[in-house]
Amino acid sequence: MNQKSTVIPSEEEVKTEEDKERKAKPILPRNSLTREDHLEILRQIYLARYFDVRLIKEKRRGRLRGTLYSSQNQEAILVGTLYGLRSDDWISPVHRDMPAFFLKDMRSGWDNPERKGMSIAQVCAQVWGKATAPGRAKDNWSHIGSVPLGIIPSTSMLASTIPVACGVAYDFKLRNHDGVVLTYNGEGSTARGDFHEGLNLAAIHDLAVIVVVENNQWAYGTPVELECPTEDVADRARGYNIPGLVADGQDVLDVYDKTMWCVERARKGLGPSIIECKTYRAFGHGDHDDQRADRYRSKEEIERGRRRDPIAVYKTYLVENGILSEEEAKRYSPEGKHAIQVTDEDFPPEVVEAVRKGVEFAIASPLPEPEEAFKHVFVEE
Ligand SMILES: Cc1ncc(C[n+]2csc(CCOP(=O)(O)OP(=O)(O)O)c2C)c(N)n1
Repeated sequence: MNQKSTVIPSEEEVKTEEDKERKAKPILPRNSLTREDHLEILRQIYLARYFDVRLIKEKRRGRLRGTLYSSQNQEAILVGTLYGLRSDDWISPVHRDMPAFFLKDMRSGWDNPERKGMSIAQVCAQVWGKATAPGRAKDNWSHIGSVPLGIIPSTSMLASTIPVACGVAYDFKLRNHDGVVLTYNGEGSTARGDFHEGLNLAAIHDLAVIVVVENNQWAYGTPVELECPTEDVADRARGYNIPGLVADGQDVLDVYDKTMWCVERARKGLGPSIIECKTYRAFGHGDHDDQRADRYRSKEEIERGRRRDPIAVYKTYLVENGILSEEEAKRYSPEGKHAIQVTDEDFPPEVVEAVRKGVEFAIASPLPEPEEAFKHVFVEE
């Protein structure tokens, strides 16, 4: 059951009158989004982009240490997969998904203390390695999570969170709860045993696990064709008899539509699915790899990969559908610009303000006491 088109049936899938009707008049999940939803989705994409560029700038100013794994050019995947989730759904972000920790459940209100997502301040404290961080300064990046917030902590072992997601979804099943667990993975992670074992388990037990594959074409210095033998990574779904959807990772609404299709299915107890979101890693694997990545990838390839900025793609849709005027669409324009070229003027003030508060909180927070290094390492009596 490989269903690449799914939301709109492909020519081969049109077999009945109903299929024909569905193809002619597709009821896309996006059709239920209001104008406010669209504006909020755009704001969240700006927020993810601004968070990323702000960290790059902070590091260049010498105010930040550690490696940055940029999510630039991949923001539509994070916002498109998270926007339609419920507060009680679970997620598991990995190294390239830092904004996901605060974007989760952002629809409940950016400053809502009841929100089931981390605050921007918490995520900034994590990046700055401060005592106030969820990881208590033992790490400066994504090795954080929270049971009350429904976030599975990431580990460095790629794809290792998929079997854990199966455990969470199995618990949902035992409790008759219709929540879903959405896991993020790079295409490189899909070559690991945990990916396959996890999917096998999820498929056998019809678990509500949605495996999002952010196919940015590169796993460190290894191109996708040396990681995956099938045409699309989503083709791996065939082995587990589950849907494998391919989404345009630059188009937030395509990602949203396909995610909601998988979510609805999973909530009904119909089991897991894979959504491969095609995108391109804009920079190096981490910032330490930026210069090298300009050598192991051709200039033309990089330009091609960055050409369809998700902000520009979404703005085009918003203008064409009368949600934004041409003027409004031009008001904030970070798209297509490198982190060092953009300024705060390129982003809506509320976005700049939200990240500014988070950065200030992180900078003002204390470093941990030395004894903290030995706390919370082993189970304490
Ligand atoms: C099991 C395992 N092998 C190797 C690594 C080292 N490593 C960290 S990230 C990475 C590349 C991951 O590529 P991909 O999954 O495609 O995600 P991307 O970084 O492109 O978003 C590698 C090889 C690791 N963390 N875990």
